[in-house]
Amino acid sequence: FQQQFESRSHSYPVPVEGVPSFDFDPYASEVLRDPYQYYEMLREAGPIVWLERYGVYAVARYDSVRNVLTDPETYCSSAGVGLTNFHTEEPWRQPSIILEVDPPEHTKTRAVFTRILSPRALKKLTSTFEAQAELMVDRMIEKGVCDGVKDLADAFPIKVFGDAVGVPAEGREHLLPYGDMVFNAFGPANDRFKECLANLGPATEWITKACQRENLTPNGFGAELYAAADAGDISHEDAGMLVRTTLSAGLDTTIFTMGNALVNLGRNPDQWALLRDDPTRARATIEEVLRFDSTFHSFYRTTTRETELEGVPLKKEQKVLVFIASANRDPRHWVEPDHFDVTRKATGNMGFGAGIHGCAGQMIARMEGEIALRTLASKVESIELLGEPVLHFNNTVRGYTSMPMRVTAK
Ligand code: OVM
Repeated sequence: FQQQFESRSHSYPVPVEGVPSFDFDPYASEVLRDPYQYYEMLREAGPIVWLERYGVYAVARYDSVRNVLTDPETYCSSAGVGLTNFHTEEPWRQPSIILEVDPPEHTKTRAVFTRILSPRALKKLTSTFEAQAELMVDRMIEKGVCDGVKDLADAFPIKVFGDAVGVPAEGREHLLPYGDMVFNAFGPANDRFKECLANLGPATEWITKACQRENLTPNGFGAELYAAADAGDISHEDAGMLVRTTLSAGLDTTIFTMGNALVNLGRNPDQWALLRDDPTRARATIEEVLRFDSTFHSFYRTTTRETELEGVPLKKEQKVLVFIASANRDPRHWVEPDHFDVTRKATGNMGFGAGIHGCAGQMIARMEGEIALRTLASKVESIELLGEPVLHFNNTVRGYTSMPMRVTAK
């Protein structure tokens, strides 16, 4: 099983003359630790660059990122949205029927998701989410010295989103290693990917079981996906695959975003004070966290035909790397982009992508973040980071696994 990834080979076509070309590895640990100086280098080199190591073009400016993401006919997802080209290489798992697919197949599954995650459906969850956030924030205050990740950023989405989908409470610790694998797999078959796969253990099996109808609670999103299958909108197999999507895309992402919120508020007491003095700023704060410290850093599209991007001719089947987190710091689009400012209008950031594949769960993700932060800001006077938060290294998503902190009650 491991062997197929050892031989995951990429073709190395040569770049077009005149295109800035780099030996740069976006997946190197020193880049993942602090990627923004590298993103600036890529953005300033030109609107499109060539990454020698992986044989891909890359875009790092806001407009070029947006242009690629909003042209799915030229830049498709069905060849995979990672470095692996599914037309020529074996994916590590059965492709997602919503993420790794194009219209018309995508249209049908996306519509089911959109309906199940409607504003009305989410509104019903508000009071439950608020009650859970209060319990968790109260516990943090009681402890005084706590861990922002373990006590809130991890605990909250695992509880409320896990319940909302309707997966068993027992075994939810498998969700994070599984998500870690999903997001590592969008990158190259590097040591990080291999080690993650080798240590995955029973996570995949637990996820597969949790996606089966008989293991889901009767009123959650999972059950509703199967009801959509009963109604004939999708097949029953599709329903299971879409439950898998919720569990792949819906945990590590929201967890890391909430941790990133706590880190940036901890490091910027003036910004914390703005939120604490007016907890209705929680929504805008989450938006600014998504922009300033994006959880999602990069993914790919693949050309469906010969085309031209930023004046550069591209062949068919060319992987194009899209640096989302870099778009969110592009000074061509943002005023003082490297300044964390909860009062700015950060909407339009690329943190959830854009276009037909823009995050289907973005409204529930924002809702989780908003409720957790608003609750924290309503009850807590001060947050103080105790030492450096522990960064997690992943090929695609960036966040923290531990964050010792002291909180004091209002
Ligand atoms: C999926 C999936 C997995 C990871 C991320 C994602 C960002 C979707 O399995 O469909 O969207």
